[in-house]
Amino acid sequence: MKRVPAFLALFGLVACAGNQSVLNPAGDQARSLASLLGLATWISGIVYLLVLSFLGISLWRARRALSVADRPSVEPSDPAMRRTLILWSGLIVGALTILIVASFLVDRSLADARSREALQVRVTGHQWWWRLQYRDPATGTWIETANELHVPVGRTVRIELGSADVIHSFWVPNVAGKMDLIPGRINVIDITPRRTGWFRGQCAEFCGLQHAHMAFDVKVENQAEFQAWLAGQERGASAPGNAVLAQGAQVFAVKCAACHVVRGTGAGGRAGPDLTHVAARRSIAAGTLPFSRGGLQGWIAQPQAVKPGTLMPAVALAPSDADAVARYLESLR
Ligand code: HEC
Ligand SMILES: [Cu+2]
Repeated sequence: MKRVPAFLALFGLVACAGNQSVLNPAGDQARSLASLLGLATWISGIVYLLVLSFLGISLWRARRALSVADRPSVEPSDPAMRRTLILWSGLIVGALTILIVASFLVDRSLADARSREALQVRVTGHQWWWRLQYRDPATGTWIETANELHVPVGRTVRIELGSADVIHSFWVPNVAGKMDLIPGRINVIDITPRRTGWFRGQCAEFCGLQHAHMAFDVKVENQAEFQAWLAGQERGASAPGNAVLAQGAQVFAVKCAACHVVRGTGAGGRAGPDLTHVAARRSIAAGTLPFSRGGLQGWIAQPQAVKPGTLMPAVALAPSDADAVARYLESLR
């Protein structure tokens, strides 16, 4: 039994260290939300302790009074009672006013960033993955990728959220609050990350069977790294460098191109994620498997076993074709 408190304390530690935690803010918006949460917790905690101590005191007093007749009767008109009531009501009104003003100010600060010049990114929710599009400020063209959001540190990024099917919700707890992706409209959320590193985002609105496997990686990096990454994403896919990769590309063109884009080849299907630089990603299937040849082979052979209900069907492939197509995808850096 002694281990239970220690075990519970562990949960607290896990929450603080997490790269998917509101308690570990790494951006302006998350920081203001965390301070609001802190303030609300302090105020509610103090009020809770006050109420409990008054309850304790009155229970203790009541026990001392031997019978009902012995207890002093207190009328609301009693001056002492009146003062207590006024003080108590004042306290409650004061505490609630502080909370209202604080949440109003936080809300204003979240909306404020929207008016400034920002990098523009489009995020479209799909069952059960994320389409990401970056607007190249130089050329005005849109650069597409999926499931891995890169953002420069210290700059405001304006994220436009849309949905291709049902309601999803965009949530990277370390960086900002939640915002829904609603079919037929564009919602906007601004994020200003302040710390570099990897974070994790997750769909936060139940959107069907694989909702829990609709995550994404977030990389906050310095401006130079971000520019290099964006330039890499903008390029077309590298041509297959040997016979096995060429076989893989051939299989891909026949079996997979109807649903996946690989820029620079004929593959132009839009039903699934853009795979032009899939090998530059950290994970596949929306954060479900780490990126590796084994992960690719498992996913391609049995997507329905990895994510039951996923909109990618199992495609029947000869073993040598399956191996070649996995190697081909692995070459798409
Ligand atoms: C009917 C359309 C369809 C076909 C055909 C199809 N896919 Fe997919 N694919 C999808 C969808 C939809 C997803 C997103 C699934 C998810 O994450 O829930 C996906 C996801 C993937 C991913 C993960 C990408 C990422 O960034 O997470 C890979 C890799 C992939 N497919 C490879 C293939 C290969 C290789 C083939 C051919 C053997 C193929 N797909 C055929 C629709 C398709
Ligand atoms: Cu969801």
